[in-house]
This record gives sequence, C-alpha cells and structure tokens, in this order.
Amino acid sequence: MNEGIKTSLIAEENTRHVGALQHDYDALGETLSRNGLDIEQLTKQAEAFEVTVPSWGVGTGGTRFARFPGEGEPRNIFEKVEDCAVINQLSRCTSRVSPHFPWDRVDDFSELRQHADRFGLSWDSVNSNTFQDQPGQEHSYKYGSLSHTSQAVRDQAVAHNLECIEYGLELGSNIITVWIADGSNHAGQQHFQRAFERYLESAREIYAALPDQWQMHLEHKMFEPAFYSTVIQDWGSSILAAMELGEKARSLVDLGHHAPNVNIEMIVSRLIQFGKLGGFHFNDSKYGDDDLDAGSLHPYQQFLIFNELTDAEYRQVEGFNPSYMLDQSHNVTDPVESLVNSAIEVQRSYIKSLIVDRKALYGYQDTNDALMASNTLKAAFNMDVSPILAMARFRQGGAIEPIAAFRGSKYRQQVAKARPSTGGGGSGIV
Ligand SMILES: [Mn+2]
Repeated sequence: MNEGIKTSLIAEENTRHVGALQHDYDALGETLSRNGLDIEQLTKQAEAFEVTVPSWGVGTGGTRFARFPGEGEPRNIFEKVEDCAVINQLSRCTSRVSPHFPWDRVDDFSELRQHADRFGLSWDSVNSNTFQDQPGQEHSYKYGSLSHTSQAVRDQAVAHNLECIEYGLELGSNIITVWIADGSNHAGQQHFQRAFERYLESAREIYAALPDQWQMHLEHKMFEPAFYSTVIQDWGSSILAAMELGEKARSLVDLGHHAPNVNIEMIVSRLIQFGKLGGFHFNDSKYGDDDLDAGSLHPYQQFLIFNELTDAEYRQVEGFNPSYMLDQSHNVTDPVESLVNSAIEVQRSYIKSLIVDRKALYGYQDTNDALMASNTLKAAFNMDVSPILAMARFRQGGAIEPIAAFRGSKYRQQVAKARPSTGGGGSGIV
C-alpha cells in the first residue's frame, strides 16, 4: 500500500511559497478590512469547507466513443481511496469519498472503512447503479430499471438500492443518491405518466427502507443515455418525486444535467425555498453533460449558485444542509490534479459568496436598483481570494501550490509501477 505524498515533501515545497503568500494574504486582508470583512474569519470558513470526491472520479473517464486509460490508474476501491487521500493531502477540503456500487463493493466493508480511516477519510453518499447490467444479473436494464414495465426488473433494481443502503450503513454513510438511466429514444415509446408512476412505486420501497437520519437524493438528468425523454428529466420531475416520497427525499443538482443556458441558481433557490435541496454534483458544462472540471468554463454561474447557498445560510433557513460533491470525467488531465483544482474552484466560489455585501444587495433589490445589485455581486466575484484558499491549505498541512507539489512528488510515476494498466476500471459518466 502506498502512503500518499510525504508530509516533508509538501512542507519543503511550501517553504518556497510561504513568503509570497504571507505578503499577498496581508494585502488582501487590508482590502477586505476596508470593506468591513475579517480575513481571518474567511480563512476559518475556507478551512471548514468540504466537497466530496467521487470514487469513480480518480480513474480516467471516457466518452461514448472511447476511453484512454491513464498511467497508474487505481484498480479497485482501496487504490481509489489512496488517490482520494492524496487529493485531500494537497487540498485539505476533500476528506470524504462517495462510493458507487457495485463498482466499489468489497467482501469486508470493515476493512475498507479502516483503510479510509488510516488516511483520515470518511464516507459520503452511496450511489446505486441500475444503468448497466452486471455479470450474472438475472434481468437486464436495457429498457429501464426502477420504472421498467416488468415488475421483476423493478424488484431487482429496488433490491440493489436496498443493498447499497446496507453497504452505506457499514461505511458510516447516511445518504443514498439515486440516478436512473430510464427513459426513451422514440416518441411514443414510453407512456410518460405510467413510467413515472412505476418509478414512484419503486422509489417508495427504497424510501421505506431508509434508516433514521438518512436522506435519499434524486438526481435528474435531461438526456443520455436516453435521448428523447428521461423519467426524472428535470428539477420539476425531481421535486415532484421528492415531495411524493416524503421529508427524507431531496433533489440533487448535477450542474451538467440541464439544458444549455438554464438558470441553475434560480432552481437552487426554489429547491431551498421548499426544503428540497439535497446537494450538488459540481462540474462544468459547455453543451450538455460534459463533466468538465468545476469552474473551468462558467465560474460566474458557480459563484451565483453559491450566492444562493450563502444567502440561505445568512437567512438561517431551517434544515438547510446540502451536501457538496464533485462529479466529473477526466479524459485529458490527471484525475488527481483535476479533482484538486476543482475542489479548490468550488471552495473559491463559496468564499467569494461570503464577501457579498448582502445587506447592500437586499437594499438594491428593494429599491429596484438593478445596476448596483449586479455590481454588488460582481464586486465579490472579482475579488481574488486565492491567498485565503492557499492560507487555509497551508495552515492545515496542505500545499500552497498543490499542482506543483503533486508533480514534484512523482506520486503518479510511483503508483504507475505498482498498478499495471487494466484498461478497464470502475470509472464512467454519471
Ligand atoms: Mn452526477
């Protein structure tokens, strides 16, 4: 088993940057102080911020056309945990891992839990998989799973979700995220209402099996692999299902699962208003479910989403506790580097949203001063909070310059020797 990156290597790398960081941090502190903001308070909030890494994200992703495996890819969940540990070592904001079953199923979950414990990692939401057939599986999901026309297929899909809850209990998780690939490719192929009714009937069985304190997150997706309609197509279908199921069911927003130009931050606001925001799968998107790195294309959109989240915190909305997770596919970058970068980009949006002058914004909204309302948001977005993020990492033993530290450690080259390419691996697009 590898031990991640040596702490001394990160410390050594940090000594090269700490002088410049302190200088930039002090300068930013002065700027923020003129605006009535305390940089130390913001740094503490950056230190407390967490975004979960998906186990499948540390393998090279792929497209519908091909997958080009990277060097030293993790071959199983134990090795995935090791890579996740490195991401957290560098970023210090990703101490949780979200597993996907059956990809990450093991015989001995206590062994897996101990393995993660050793790296200071814990487990976030469990994800079920009824979008592909597994070897030896009795019924096929070719025409759907939880909403399939056949009761036997639906029962099998429900049973798999119940198993996932059991695995989650063993790992210490308390959320099951359900995304189904069910849908249709041809107009008329599927009766919309009947398919949704069958889905609800199956989902009720999963919901009924939720342990106390658990939540069930419903992830919608507009298209792919079904290209004409999907059963849980949009946030409308998702919130309707969550309302039907009950208090413990919430909607999960994957940023890539909407039509282009949809106002996602407004959807987030609506879900918050009705107590139905479960959490996020952060990624970025140009055309569809592109699974690009979070904040790489639309950082302002991501900031505006966090503006809604921070607004809810500010207003102390009851029961507001969404879970944050990355869900990306890395095809041309090292997944560790992309996930470190992305986690920091999400953290950046959060910190920027904290420096929005909210009282002033409310004032501009109430007096219909559109220009100043917009400028208030832009002022926060345009502030470079990098020194806060770097200081939060540094103070927790992370890397001031995480990508440079990762490359300098030669971690990838080392694991490549121990992990011959399998060409396969449990990574994919979800
Ligand atoms: Mn997702």
